[in-house]
Amino acid sequence: MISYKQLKIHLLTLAFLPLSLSASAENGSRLWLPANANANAQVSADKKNPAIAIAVQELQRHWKNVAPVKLVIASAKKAGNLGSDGFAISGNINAGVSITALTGQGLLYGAYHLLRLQATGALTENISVTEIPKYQVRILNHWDNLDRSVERGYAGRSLWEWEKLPGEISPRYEEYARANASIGINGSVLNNVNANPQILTGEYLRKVKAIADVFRPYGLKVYLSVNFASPKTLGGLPDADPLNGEVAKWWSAKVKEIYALIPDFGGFLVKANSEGQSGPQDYGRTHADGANMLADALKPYKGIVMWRAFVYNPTPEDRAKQAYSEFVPFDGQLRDNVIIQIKNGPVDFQPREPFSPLFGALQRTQEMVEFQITQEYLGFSNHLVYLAPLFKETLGSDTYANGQGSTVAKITDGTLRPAKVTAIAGVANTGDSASWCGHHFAQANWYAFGRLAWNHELTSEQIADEWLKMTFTSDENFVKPAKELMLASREACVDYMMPLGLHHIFSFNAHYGPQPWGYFPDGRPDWMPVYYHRADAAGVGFDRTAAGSNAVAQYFSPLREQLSDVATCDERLLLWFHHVAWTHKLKSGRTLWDELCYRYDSGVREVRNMQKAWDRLEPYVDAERFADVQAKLQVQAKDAVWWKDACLLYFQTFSKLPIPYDVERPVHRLDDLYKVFFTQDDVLKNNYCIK
Ligand code: BDP
Repeated sequence: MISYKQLKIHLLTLAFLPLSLSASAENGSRLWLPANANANAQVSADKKNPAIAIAVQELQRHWKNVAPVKLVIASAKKAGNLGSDGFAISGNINAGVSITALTGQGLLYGAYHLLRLQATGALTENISVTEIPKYQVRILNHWDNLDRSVERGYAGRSLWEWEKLPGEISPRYEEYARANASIGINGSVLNNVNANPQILTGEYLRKVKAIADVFRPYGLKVYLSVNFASPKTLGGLPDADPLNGEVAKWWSAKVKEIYALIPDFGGFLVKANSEGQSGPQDYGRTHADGANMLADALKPYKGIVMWRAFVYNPTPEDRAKQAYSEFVPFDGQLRDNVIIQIKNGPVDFQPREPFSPLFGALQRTQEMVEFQITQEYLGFSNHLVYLAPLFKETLGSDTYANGQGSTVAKITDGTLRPAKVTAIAGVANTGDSASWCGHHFAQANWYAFGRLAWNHELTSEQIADEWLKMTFTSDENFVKPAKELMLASREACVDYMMPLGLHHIFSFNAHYGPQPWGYFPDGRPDWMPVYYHRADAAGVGFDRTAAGSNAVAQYFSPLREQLSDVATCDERLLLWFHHVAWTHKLKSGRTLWDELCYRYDSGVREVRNMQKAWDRLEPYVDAERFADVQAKLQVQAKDAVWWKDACLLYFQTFSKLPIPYDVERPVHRLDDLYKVFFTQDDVLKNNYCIK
């Protein structure tokens, strides 16, 4: 066993290896994709195009069965229901297999699917599979800045080497496109939602074009985040008022310029009038005015506008209610190439939130979910937290908007609300680190997002199973325990950070580590932990019932009534919706205070179990990735104890109740924890210190 210090040196050395060398090592750069091989398989195609050429090449290299594979483009009359991305695979693995689709893109997805069946041991002798994605647009949002920093990024610098583009093309662009295509992701927003207007200059658009050219054969479209003030800051117009004809003209000309360079450009993502970004409200106009103006510019080219609902201001209204209040009045007023992009929860990517009440509430407006793959609030790239259970929890939540069974998935995928555009977005966790995501297991979250965007009915377990087999080994002695570890990890994180519906009690700004005492007299109240937990001598939690902020009223019946009543509210969300007495009895028979103590303790114990489980897997994993994950789990275990001690000792100053004796004793003093100060950078360099 190597010491922690040695490990750090080991990691540092690795970071400086040249890419060519590191690519062959088990540093995670291969992702879940097959290693370089040449299986020399017999593959034929009846048509030629760039996507088909890649499909043929992938199969030639990696299809290990004797059966020849035939790629066939079918007529719409025969296979119209497959749509542009679907495929059918049929045949026999001894005699011959054919993949049928309407497009080369469909064939490419089919090829990756066949290879996945092979790699995961799921090939049957006779194959008959039809796959059609649930969403049309399956997209990553990169919060990457033009200086190559990444907002809330924990995996190094941005993948996009703006300073070298368009002349120099990093090999990583194609590897990235391939990885996305292998899981069905078909779009990337390249730049941060807090958008720099520069991205729309001719100079940057040529760089964007160079990336788009690499992505195109893989069916990956490029989209951009735009700054609403661009006509003013870039175009020199006196304002950016969406109802000013000159402004609309500026956007139309800009869109034309983009499409001349990138004929299959996807469209715009917009963050407007939120957290200091400009928007139509600067001119007394509405979100609908702004979105429609951009939609009209994009319409002739079939481009779309993804307009974010993450809009809130430091007003007395409960932050969790603001997006709904802001957008419901515009229902039905948006163009059919506008889709409202809504974060999964009403606040901000917490370890657990209820679903946003906007899902289903916009009856005549297209809606899409935005998930966060990067772990801003889930321990950065330090903590192993498998996010498929979180994604599925939102997608499977019943909104009751169209009666029972109106899950968020069915509201957004076109099942219950036929839509021109259906989409789903994930904020990417990639960077230029060798392992792409900063933690080997964080790759599973990118993978899971893609697989669920393709088919949200897959289970978290199936996805983990596939990913583990392709990324590590198919040996069941490894897969079974590793899968259990992954599946337990999200609930463990909720428990050691914010059980029972607590939320946003992170350290201010960095969003890492606990700071439930956080209160900054000059800061925005809605950025402070005390705003969210409201602990006092009587109890803890945010009263969002009719007696409080009445956020419950934004949900449909009967969910509204269930949430309103402490007795029927899902206990996992109790303190999100209620201010509950410390001595209130929960379903477990314990008081709220005792239950909090047990939850935090169980979170810590679960991480200890994860450590043990991982150590037992050493024989099945290459030394490099084994040590990396082991070191990260050590950090996670320390952090979990820190969270538990900070939260219990702080809340105890209100509850004045003892920590039950069978709960691990605190190892920190609250006074010392108050003094801990660090930045995001300190965390990534492992320089934050807890006494
Ligand atoms: C919050 C992040 C902030 C983002 C914002 C957003 O802290 O950096 O800009 O979301 O989604 O989670 O716009």
